Amino acid sequence: MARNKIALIGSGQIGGTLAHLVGLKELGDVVMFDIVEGVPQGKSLDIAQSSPISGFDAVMKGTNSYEALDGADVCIVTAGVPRKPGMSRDDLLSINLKVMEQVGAGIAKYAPDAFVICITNPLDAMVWALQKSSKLPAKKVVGMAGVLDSARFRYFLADEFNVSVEDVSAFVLGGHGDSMVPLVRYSTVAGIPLPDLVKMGWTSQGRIDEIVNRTRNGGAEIVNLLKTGSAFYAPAASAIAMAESYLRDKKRVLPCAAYLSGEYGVKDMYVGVPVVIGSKGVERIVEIELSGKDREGFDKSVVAVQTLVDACKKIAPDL
Ligand code: TXD
Repeated sequence: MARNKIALIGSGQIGGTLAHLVGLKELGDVVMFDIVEGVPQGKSLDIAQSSPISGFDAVMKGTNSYEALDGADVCIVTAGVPRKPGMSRDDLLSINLKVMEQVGAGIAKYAPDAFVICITNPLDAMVWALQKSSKLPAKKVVGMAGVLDSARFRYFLADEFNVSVEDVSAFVLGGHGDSMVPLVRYSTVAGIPLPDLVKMGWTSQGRIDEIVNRTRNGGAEIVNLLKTGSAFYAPAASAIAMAESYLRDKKRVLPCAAYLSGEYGVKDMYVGVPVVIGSKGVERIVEIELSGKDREGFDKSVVAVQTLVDACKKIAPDL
């Protein structure tokens, strides 16, 4: 069986980590693309030289030409400019919108059958722009945010309870921004929902509120520490989980920015919701019932995403 081909569009911090993880997990051969000359070539050569030590077989290729994407099974897009301290995700909108238009055209030409995962911020608007400019079926284009946001939530909860991260599952909905909605009642430790754990005296509501807030600000916390860029290890690991579910038809239920056409009362927009990812791409959108504060939070988040999409439409009316 031929190896899968995974194209990484953008070879910066996340792109490099993605290539390394694809190698370590033997998910397929890698093409790293970037507009900067030398960087994708240098990183892919460095990672290829680690393969005899780590024990994986994968062709690692760096390129500045879209042609090299030809026939890719998966494209993971990180191309663009990352956030600097004090800069909001939304500030990035106009710069990265133009990048999405170029990347979308490249994917449409050379990898129209690929499963496309967008990571570039502001995420929910950029994945929308990427789908519009590539014109690929909406179920083959998704955004990565929820897996990362819920991994942050899971990590903080595991740390709070001093239990394995493997036994903590968490649920984060909505846009990737300050308005994301960590759903406390659907987050569990070994199946026990958080509100029950509060009743059992494992923690207090106050601590849960603090953790929810830390999760919401998880990206900014790292930006403020790094000062010269944003998080990259956990974002890369999150996109790899999505790519793996597609390539191995695992049908994992993962929170992703997915195209909604009426689900959750939302139309023609990408918003973070739980989806099943299998060999057909987004095979199912899991529509849970939201009420009270959760519904309120979700609706607020949808408005925030809508504002960004409207801004994109204003800048690029042809999309
Ligand atoms: O949860 C999430 N979705 C995110 C998103 C979590 C963390 C970071 N998130 C966003 O991912 C971040 O705000 C950025 O928009 C992307 C990529 O982050 P990364 O840390 O990898 O940024 P880098 O290191 O700056 O890499 C971006 C690369 C860099 O090498 C540029 O030269 C390249 O993108 N670039 C391009 N490549 C191809 N084509 C074009 N036009 C282009 N423009 C820049």
